[in-house]
Amino acid sequence: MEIAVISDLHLGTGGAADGFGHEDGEFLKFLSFLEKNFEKVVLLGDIWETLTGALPGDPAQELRRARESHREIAARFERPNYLYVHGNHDLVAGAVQGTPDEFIIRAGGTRILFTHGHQNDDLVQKRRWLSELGVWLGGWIRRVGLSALYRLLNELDVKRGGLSADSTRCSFQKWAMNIAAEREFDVMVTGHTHLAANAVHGDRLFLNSGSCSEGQLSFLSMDTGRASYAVHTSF
Ligand SMILES: [Mn+2]
Repeated sequence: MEIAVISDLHLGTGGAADGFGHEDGEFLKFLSFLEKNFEKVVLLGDIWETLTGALPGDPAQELRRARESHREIAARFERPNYLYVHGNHDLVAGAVQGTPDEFIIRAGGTRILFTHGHQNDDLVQKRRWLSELGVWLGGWIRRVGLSALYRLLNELDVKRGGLSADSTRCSFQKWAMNIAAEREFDVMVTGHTHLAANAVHGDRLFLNSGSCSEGQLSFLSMDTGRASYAVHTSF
């Protein structure tokens, strides 16, 4: 099967706190390209930004508003060739519409797990209110135009998460490959870090779809029949 994976679009409500950074019509062309070339398109979490409303605490309403702000994209994602797995910024999709937090396929002898990856983040798991407060404050920092501060806080968050472009040192990849070993998956596919990756760990493979927010375009192509996997980024 030929599968494309995108994640971390962070589609918001269209204002200054909306981190999507694409013109919707242009992005729809990108989606048409994926639909034409792949049987399935996996949406691997943080598709919708539901944590940066003007007031905190109503992600279900923010999900509705984000969909209204990006109506054509929302309609496109309802097509049957899209498979949606939620992340931490669109966690509410689980409660509102039963969106799963993982998706498993078996292709030939290859077992593949698709999951966003926030399950690795201690702050998200154990102090969800604090992590969501941080995201909400980030929304306001953007609204008032402190983009340098926003970037600095993002960089600190990357450090806190122990992320690295070096796959042998990246704590996120280490966590993912421990899960792969425990649950006997050959391929782990995640998003969340916004760092696209295709890294071999022993006889297992780690893939990350990167991000389509902030005007970036990034996707994974997976041909399970040929065991061919690749990362594509526009930057
Ligand atoms: Mn995430």
